[in-house]
Amino acid sequence: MSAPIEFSATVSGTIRDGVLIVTLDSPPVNATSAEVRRGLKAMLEFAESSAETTAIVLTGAGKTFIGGADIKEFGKPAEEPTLPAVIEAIEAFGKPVVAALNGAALGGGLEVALACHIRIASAVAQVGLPEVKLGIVPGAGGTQRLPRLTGIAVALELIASGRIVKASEARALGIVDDVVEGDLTEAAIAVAKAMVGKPRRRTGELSVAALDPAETERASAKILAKARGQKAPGEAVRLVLSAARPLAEGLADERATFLALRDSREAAALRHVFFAEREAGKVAGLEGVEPRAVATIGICGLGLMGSGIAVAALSAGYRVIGLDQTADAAEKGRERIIGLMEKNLASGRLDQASFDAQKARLSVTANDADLSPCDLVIEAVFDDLAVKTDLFRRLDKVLRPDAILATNTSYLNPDEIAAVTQHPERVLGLHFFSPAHVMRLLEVVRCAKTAPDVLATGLAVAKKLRKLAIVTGVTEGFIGNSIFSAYRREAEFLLEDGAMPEEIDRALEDYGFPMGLFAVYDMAGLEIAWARRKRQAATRDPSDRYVEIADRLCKAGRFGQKAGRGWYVYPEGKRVVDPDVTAIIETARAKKGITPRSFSQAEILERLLAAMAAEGQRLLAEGIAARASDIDLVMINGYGFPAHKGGPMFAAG
Ligand code: T1G
Repeated sequence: MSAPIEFSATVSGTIRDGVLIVTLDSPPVNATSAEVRRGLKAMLEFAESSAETTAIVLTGAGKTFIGGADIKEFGKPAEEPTLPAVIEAIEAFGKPVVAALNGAALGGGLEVALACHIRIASAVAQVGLPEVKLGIVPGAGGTQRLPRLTGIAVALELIASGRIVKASEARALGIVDDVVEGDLTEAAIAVAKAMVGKPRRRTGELSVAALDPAETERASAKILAKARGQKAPGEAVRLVLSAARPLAEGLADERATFLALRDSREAAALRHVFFAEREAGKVAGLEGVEPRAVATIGICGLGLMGSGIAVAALSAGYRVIGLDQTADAAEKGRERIIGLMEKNLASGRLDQASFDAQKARLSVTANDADLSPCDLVIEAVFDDLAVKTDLFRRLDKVLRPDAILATNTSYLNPDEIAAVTQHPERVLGLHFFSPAHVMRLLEVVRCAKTAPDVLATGLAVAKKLRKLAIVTGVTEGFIGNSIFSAYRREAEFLLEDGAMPEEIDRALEDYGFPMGLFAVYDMAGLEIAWARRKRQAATRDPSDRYVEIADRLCKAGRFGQKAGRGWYVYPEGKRVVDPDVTAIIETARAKKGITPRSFSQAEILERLLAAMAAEGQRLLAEGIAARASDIDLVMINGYGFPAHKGGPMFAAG
């Protein structure tokens, strides 16, 4: 084994039996930064002139092969050598180059591997071209080389969805040539030595069959329907479908498309979201604070929310003790939880062994004392202060003093709930979004007295539950419902001023929301907000503008889709504009002496986005939200705000 050869600060190699073993070591994910690209170029120049070197093995240090191009370099002046240039040099290289995928090979990382003459992977390796999730397309050969290995249909699905596949599937699809259980480097060296002197299979030289028109039409339509206004998926489809043309032509088209998309607002928005998700977990004041150990989670209230939380906790590996008011209610809760798990089993999301293991970790009871082993108890009982405070008083008596108490309340003040316990420092809020076993978003509420390690524990549990945790301070509705209330209020002002529900919904859906606000309202039911408005009536400031239209709908029994009518009417379940609602709106306007005017989509959007941003600024000013990007993540992951628009704060920027 030769002494290490430094090609750059992040790329080094050693020669053993004529094979140059090259390791990329550029934490945290071996992204192909300018430094890495320079190192790879220098390595190739060395290997070409080294008579001792007969072949190359390329691998990564740590748990990633190459995590992609360095996203942090986007928007900066390009530095030579470009990634395509390095990749083309690898593919054209005169000696065998073996990619040893020790971990994730994503984006530019997979594009490097595709240019190598053979790819072998460890069992933990994953591969993918997730560029569309960043609003771009692969920009270093992915749309042209992947189809040459997998065929156009498979490449189309992988590139347009950005789906990441495990090593075994990558092998089956022909992306990697072998999956190695043992020592990956040893296996790669053996493969490299066996390739010396033999003809090389250069991916770019392989031919690819065009897709038949019917399959093209079907695949493209499905992808474009899901794109919901995003540009990148459509461009990815176009590039992959035309991969049968000469490689150089395809690469030039791909590069030009990538560069144009990379500088687009949509790509900037998605990069903002990518980095925001990683920033959200960095909470001021928690540096070095150790979370408490949590193995057993108690869940009080096994209704819709509680059962969803239980499923999330079971699938994350926790033991779960469910509590409800009676043995019968507890058993019904257990059946609800098992029912959700059976759906996962039937869909293949859960295998039988995992199902059995999770079921064995679940127990239910109507006896508070059975919660005594719990390290954390989450309450998801009826959202009423008396009910919750009574429960917390009871739990205070049966839990260890260091056990953590979490409330899932949406609108009550968690500080008032904490105040009834002897140890308010052990109380925080864990505000799940329904269905709790599906929705990624989790608002972690830092109460006035929440101890730092209790907050750190909430974040650690959220991570294990695979939730996107956003820390919020205490205000009515926390971050998400505060912003939602603000833009619902503005939408109702627009109704009074002259816009119609269907116009507002269409503006939101054309902007990228999966459903407009009033359609969502009808789906969730109008009665919940009505009950809250009635509770607030006594303390409402009479000088505040108040819109009565929603109250009039509720008084008319129009509670939404479940009632067959709400903001819309639902003949055979289809959402239809209802002239009766138009009449109710017109009456409300006349009562206030408002002369309605028409609004363009742009005006409607401008007012709604401005209302969201203004409320976001309030949340920042009051310290409820730690950063604007946290607010964007809440609205994208909890309320359907289109990620490719970046969130209300990014959009206002
Ligand atoms: N560039 C720059 N920084 C990156 C990065 C990247 N590609 N990927 C991750 N980071 C940072 C991240 O911000 C965080 O920083 C730290 O690394 C750990 O990330 C030409 C143009 C690889 C599966 O889309 O999916 O290639 O917060 O917490 O959970 O066609 O990172 O520590 O300061 O996510 O172990 C395509 C993106 C790029 C993959 C590792 N590649 N990354 O997950 O760590 S575009 C991607 C990931 C491209 C080519 C095009 C994941 C990971 P900090 P992490 P992880």
